[in-house]
Amino acid sequence: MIKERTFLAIKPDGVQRGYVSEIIGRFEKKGFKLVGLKQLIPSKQLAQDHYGVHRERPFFKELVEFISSGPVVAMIWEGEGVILSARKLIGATKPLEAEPGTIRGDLAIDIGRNIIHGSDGEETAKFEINLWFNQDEICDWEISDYEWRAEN
Ligand code: D4T
Repeated sequence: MIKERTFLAIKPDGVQRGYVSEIIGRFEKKGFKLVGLKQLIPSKQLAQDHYGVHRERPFFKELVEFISSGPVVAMIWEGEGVILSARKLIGATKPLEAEPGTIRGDLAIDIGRNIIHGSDGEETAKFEINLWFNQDEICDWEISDYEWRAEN
């Protein structure tokens, strides 16, 4: 069975504002499985690699400085449809446009302080998981009550 996985990161603003448990709780409650979790202050190099697609954008330097300015909680979540579902739970990039009920819709107001990152597709998820995690940091485990979450 191919397991779908996504990379999520609580950015320094989310950590500083004390939203780690709130954010992890939302994905746990939804029913997804946490298979990777660590806290780190990303190096400038890691931040630049992570946001490489935005290299030419005017906000790139600020973005890299911000993401490497303090602790980030890096996570890998697993489950059917987790990539798209996580993006929905996170909400629109601009928090003022994010629907109430989403993480950004409930907890943020500014695009430069939108508290969480989530991979936007399958390829990006693979790239970001490999960028942020070593293979031995990923924990394969079975949820004992899985049959109560999904039929198959
Ligand atoms: P991330 O990548 O942080 O999950 O955000 P999104 O996937 O929702 O949005 P994105 O890649 O378009 O933007 C990456 C990151 O850059 C910040 N940003 C973005 C910014 O500061 N100013 C801007 O004008 C844009 C477009 C916010 C998220």
